[in-house]
Amino acid sequence: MTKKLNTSVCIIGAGPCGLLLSQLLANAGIESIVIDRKDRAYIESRIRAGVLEQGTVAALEEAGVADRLHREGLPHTGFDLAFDGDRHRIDILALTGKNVTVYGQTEVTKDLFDRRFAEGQKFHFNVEDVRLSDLKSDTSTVGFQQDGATVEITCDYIAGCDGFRGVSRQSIPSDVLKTFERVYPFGWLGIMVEKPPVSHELIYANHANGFALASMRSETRSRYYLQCDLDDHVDNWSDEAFWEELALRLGPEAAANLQTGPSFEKSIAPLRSFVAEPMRYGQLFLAGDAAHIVPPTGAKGLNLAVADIRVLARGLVEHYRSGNDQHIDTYSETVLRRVWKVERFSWQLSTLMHQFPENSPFEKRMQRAEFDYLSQSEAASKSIAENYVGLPLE
Ligand code: FAS
Ligand code: PHB
Repeated sequence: MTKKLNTSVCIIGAGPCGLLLSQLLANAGIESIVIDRKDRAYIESRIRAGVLEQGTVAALEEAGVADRLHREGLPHTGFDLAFDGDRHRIDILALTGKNVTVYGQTEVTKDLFDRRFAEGQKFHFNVEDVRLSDLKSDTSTVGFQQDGATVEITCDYIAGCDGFRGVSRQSIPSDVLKTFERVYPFGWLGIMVEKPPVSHELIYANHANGFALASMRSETRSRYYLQCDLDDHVDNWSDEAFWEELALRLGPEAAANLQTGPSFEKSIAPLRSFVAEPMRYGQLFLAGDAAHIVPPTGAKGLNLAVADIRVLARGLVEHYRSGNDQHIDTYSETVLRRVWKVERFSWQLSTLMHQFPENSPFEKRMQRAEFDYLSQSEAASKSIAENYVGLPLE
């Protein structure tokens, strides 16, 4: 027996993309159903992004979920780039008039879930075997298994917010979909520690041994990353080994302030640049990691996902309010223009700040020369700053 449901927009994925879209649609009186293969506790447990652009903060304010962000988020007006111990501060506020906010994606997801549950959002968790059909019809269908039952949701539109390994992108015919990818020859080993951060701002460091990043979640909780080999494993890294290598890569000035302690989260994430085109096929819209991935160097993944949703939500609301389809018809072109510019920045900063095994001595000198140029050129620093704080939505 098949359980049949109907809604305006079926959202696949209850990560930040899907949750934010359901909230922005609900604010406009548009109903949606959100499905996810995991449950709320699992989704909230994932540790990911840490830096929010002002555009992301504005979207969360519009969604009505920014109160805790404003209470607990840390406004940052700059960050450091370090090269073999030399440091250069990118003063994003002076260079762009904008700042960023340090507030974990985990917290953003919790705030969105709290609001969606308070407003009675329809969720289906732990779904399996999700299938999309009739994407070129006026009414599309999302079918899945849940608790042994078959469920079918008919809807006007499907939002594929199901991340890099989701089903939505794969539902676009292979003769339509074009993908572009660069897999980096290293990963990031990340840890969390309940200790004050080594500095009040982020430090991105390129050392002969590899990249390191000093970040944070609060004034008492720090987040650190080390570039590691793709075949490395967390078991190869005791806390002591991690702290010793981090101190070396950050340089003596930062190392002097490093407060170490037992790590309570240790994981390795691969780095890739990836874009799928188009981001619309019939009644299916792709958003966030379902359509694109950036290396986390530029702190763009979550922010890029939110930017997609701001454009998609605007288009869907206009469709339902006035029948104006201008913005949903141009959605893919609009968001891809910005996606590629953010991919460029994330690739550029990753290329500058990491040790590439294949780099010749000449390329290593080019990295150092670019750092020295950045350190002496306001124009070069401003270019980094305006990308870091977030490019205009269109
Ligand atoms: P998400 O992947 O967050 O959410 C997709 C949801 O879809 C998940 O809940 C999943 O369970 C669900 N789903 C998948 N397949 C499904 C299916 N078939 N059916 C139903 N549901 C399905 N970005 C930064 O800016 N800074 C960082 O430091 C950073 N670190 C990261 C570290 C890691 C390990 C990873 C993987 C990503 C990191 N990112 C970072 C990027 C990350 O923040 C993403 O950009 C962000 O989660 C994108 O949100 P969504 O597009 O909602 O995708
Ligand atoms: C983080 O705090 O997790 C973080 C911050 C900035 C980045 C990447 C990750 O560029």
